[in-house]
Amino acid sequence: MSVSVTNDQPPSPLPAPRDPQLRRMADAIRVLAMDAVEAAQSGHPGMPMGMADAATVLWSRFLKFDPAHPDWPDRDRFVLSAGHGSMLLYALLHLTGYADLTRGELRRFRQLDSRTAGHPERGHAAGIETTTGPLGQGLANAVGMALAERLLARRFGNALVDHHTYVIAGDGCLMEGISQEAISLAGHLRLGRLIVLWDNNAISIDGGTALATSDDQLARFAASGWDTQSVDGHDPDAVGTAIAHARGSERPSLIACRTTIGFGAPTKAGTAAAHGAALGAAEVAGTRARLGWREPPFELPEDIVTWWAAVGTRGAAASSAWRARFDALDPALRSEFARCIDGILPANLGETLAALKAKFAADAPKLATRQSSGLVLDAITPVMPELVGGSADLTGSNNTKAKSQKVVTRDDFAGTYIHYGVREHAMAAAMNGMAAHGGIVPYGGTFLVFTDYCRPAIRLSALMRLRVIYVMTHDSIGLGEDGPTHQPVEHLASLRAIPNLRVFRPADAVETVECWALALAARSTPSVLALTRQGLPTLRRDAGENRSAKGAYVLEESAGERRVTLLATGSEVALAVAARKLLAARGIAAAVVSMPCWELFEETDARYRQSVLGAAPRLAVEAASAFGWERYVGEDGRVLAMPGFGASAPAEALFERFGFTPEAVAKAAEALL
Ligand SMILES: Cc1ncc(C[n+]2csc(CCOP(=O)(O)OP(=O)(O)O)c2C)c(N)n1
Repeated sequence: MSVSVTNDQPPSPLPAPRDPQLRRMADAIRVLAMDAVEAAQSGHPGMPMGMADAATVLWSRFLKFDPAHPDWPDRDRFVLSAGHGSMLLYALLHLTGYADLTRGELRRFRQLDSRTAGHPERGHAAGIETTTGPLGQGLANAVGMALAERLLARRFGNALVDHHTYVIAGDGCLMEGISQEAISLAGHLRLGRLIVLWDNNAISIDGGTALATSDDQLARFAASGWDTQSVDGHDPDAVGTAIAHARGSERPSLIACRTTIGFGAPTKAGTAAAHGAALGAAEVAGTRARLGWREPPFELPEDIVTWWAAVGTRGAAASSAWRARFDALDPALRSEFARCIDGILPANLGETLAALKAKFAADAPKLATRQSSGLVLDAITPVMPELVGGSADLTGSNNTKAKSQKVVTRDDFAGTYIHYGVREHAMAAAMNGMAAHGGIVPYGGTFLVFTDYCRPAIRLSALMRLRVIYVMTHDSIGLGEDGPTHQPVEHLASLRAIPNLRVFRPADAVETVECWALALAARSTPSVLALTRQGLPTLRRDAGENRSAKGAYVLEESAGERRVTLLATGSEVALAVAARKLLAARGIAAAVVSMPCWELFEETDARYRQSVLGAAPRLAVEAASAFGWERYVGEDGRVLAMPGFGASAPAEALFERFGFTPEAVAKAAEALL
């Protein structure tokens, strides 16, 4: 079906409601949203007021949820991708009885330490499934959630996992580039449990969307393999019929809900003025009058409270039936499901990693760290079935596909490996969705330079405190001939600047195992593994303690009193070790510090940090931007770094050209004395 949708003529402002009760329930959302924004003098009333009717239908007739058990694993997931309309979600959570969303929290909308942040933030209140606000991210998260549902249903059976993922997305979400990657991936994998309600109000901030877009959205979604429908978003029967149809479709579904932004507001409805500012006292009063709403702000008529409370208990029976099925399970399956949902690592993972590390330490292979990472995955994927990997079309380069992994297809969700296609941004956001869904530990790869194509989602992994593992290979000029377009320079520094993100740059096979172990164990912190294309010697021959856990450690102490300390990460650690030898031959005692993870080093105590960094002058060596190293080398130190972009040539020629040779390092160290 290909229907072009225009919305030049919004439906007349207040048609007689087809279902007066549903309209009154929706009005409660409208008024709460309007009043909360008014109280804060900040926020977005228009979207909640426009989508209140459709959301009321979804929540009262379809959504499977239980506010008494908000973490019920088989609940439907509801994603407000148009996160600026946060009051829609807060109102729904409040009205249906989620304990975290009290009336007081609504009153404190957008205030310091309230649960009702400007945009929905995962972790602030039960029922907020994902953090949204950066447009398009929620939609792509939802693709990951719907994928997680299919993977877990295949693994644990429909009795345990059988739910839908619903999204409310706006024009903005659909204009964002990430939406194309996300809908294309969802259509390809035929994620039929994914249902998107598009708030087709034809308004964004600058005015009518016709200013900037003339896409035929239904045709676009249809071309990506979606089922598409278009309805009057203020007609509950039409919305209900469309959702029922979508639930029956094997394809992901788009329901274009034609709505009026700011529905009910006397002069601002249907205009950009309703989008993102308090309506003002006169408009608020006018809205109240038109809706026939007599209660003061944050007070609700008893009948409406009761109706919504009934909606909130609708799911209790399904939730307790689920619990009964869960309790009746075979104990081994039950505890395995609980382990995965709780995000607890398999008991035998530690010994698997330890065995591989011992082997690396004993054999001392010369491997690129991407290869070592591939061997880690070969070892752990058989014991960690919740690990779901993939790559954005660089599987062979990223070494992300382990021998035991089967590929996920639309016909078979038994695999644990996803060919994300050349869709880095959606890959990262879908991994956020999988991690937020629970039951899965996602990792995915591309080149480190293309973290730029994932960055908004990486930032949200960090903000949401999700365990997502980014396997980013080809981490420096060491990738060689592909040249400066592919050689990351500023990426390590910029990723290190993201709070709650750990950037690991292991120096050899042993550190690669250690860094993987740390990334897997980090339940509320995402990790980037920056891995080499080129082979590296094994420097570590000890297999006991995870020395990378402290972020930095003395790999080779100086013979005699330290005269200089060489700080390095990744491939440059071997360089520092070679330089240390040259310095020793010249009678200069140097120590080499490997710093696989700055963030973990920062978590150690000052005394440890001082013991590692030492009092002697310091030279940092990293084939990347120098930005940030000042903090470790201090006033008297120096950073041997990339002066600018790289160049296209074999890696050895580039290291020579840019001064990353043992001799150049030794010379720079000597110059510090
Ligand atoms: C990535 C991103 N870019 C820009 C913004 C700022 N912004 C917030 S809402 C919005 C307009 C969205 O329009 P629409 O989805 O139609 O929302 P509505 O006006 O219907 O509320 C913009 C540009 C944002 N939140 N995220």
